Amino acid sequence: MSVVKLKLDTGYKITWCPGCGNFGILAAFKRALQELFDEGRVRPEEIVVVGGIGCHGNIINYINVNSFGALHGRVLPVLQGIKLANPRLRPVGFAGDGDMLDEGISHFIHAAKRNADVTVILHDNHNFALTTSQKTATSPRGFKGRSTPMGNPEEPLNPDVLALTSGATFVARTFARDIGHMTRVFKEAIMHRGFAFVHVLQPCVTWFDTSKYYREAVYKVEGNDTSSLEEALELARRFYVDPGLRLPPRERIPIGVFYRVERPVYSDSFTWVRGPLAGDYSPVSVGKVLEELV
Ligand SMILES: Cc1ncc(C[n+]2csc(CCOP(=O)(O)OP(=O)(O)O)c2C)c(N)n1
Ligand code: SF4
Repeated sequence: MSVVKLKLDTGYKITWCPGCGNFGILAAFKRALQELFDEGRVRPEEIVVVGGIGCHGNIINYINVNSFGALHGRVLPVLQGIKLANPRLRPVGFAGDGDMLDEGISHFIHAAKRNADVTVILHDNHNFALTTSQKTATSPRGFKGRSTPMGNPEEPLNPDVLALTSGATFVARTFARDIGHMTRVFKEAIMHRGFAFVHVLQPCVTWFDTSKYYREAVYKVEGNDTSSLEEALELARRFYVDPGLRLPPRERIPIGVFYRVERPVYSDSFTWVRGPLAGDYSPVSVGKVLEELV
């Protein structure tokens, strides 16, 4: 396959706050795509990006590939629909912690359970940032936001443990200030056949600036046995965020690929009635389709 040089920027004005961790995620994702295209492993027309609602969701406006903006909490149904309609596509979703683990949590669990062949990237900034900082499922206990001025009384969910115990076949954690690490992880996730979940620790400089905290807390794991669920769970559980972001961190946080196994994917075992909608790429007369519908 020949080397593809694309202009992956759309040229739209980026509206994130200066210093937001989303900038790093965008840079790493574009780099990952360009490398996959140049290496001939993926064709640009195979990629479809889907964004949720929130600051993170704007990312799809800044990447010049096929894209779809989902409703709040509905990134995973859209990703799975795209895959079922055309199994030759590689859908990649971007979701916030609120989007995916509050409004959309049941979709996440079921997509992992059925090993839907999609990739989802979680921008975990521990709050509903676009709506000016309410607590989400990943806000630490004691977190002070607009909806919890006295401190969040609940324990946070651990997204990686949830992904692993729900059936995800690829689970990784990475950090939005480490573009090299994110690029490598994104490439592996996109190439994984099955449900690939990437947890990005994303500083929100306006409402919960975890930059310094994570910089001191994270360390890279390599050489771990990615086929061992027990080892993956052990790494996944090592995740503590102090609500006051006090330094030094009480515990260190591993980043890396924790788990990668092969299992049949949903789109292969799905019992089709008439085959996928896009069974082939032959042109379809829109008039004929409309006749069938009316
Ligand atoms: C069903 C529904 N509920 C609530 C909202 C309001 N809303 C819009 S953005 C947002 C916060 C998004 O937070 P998160 O998903 O964590 O993304 P972030 O802004 O932090 O990137 C909320 C609650 C909505 N648009 N739709
Ligand atoms: S509010 Fe937070 S997440 Fe949203 S753009 Fe600003 S820094 Fe980023």
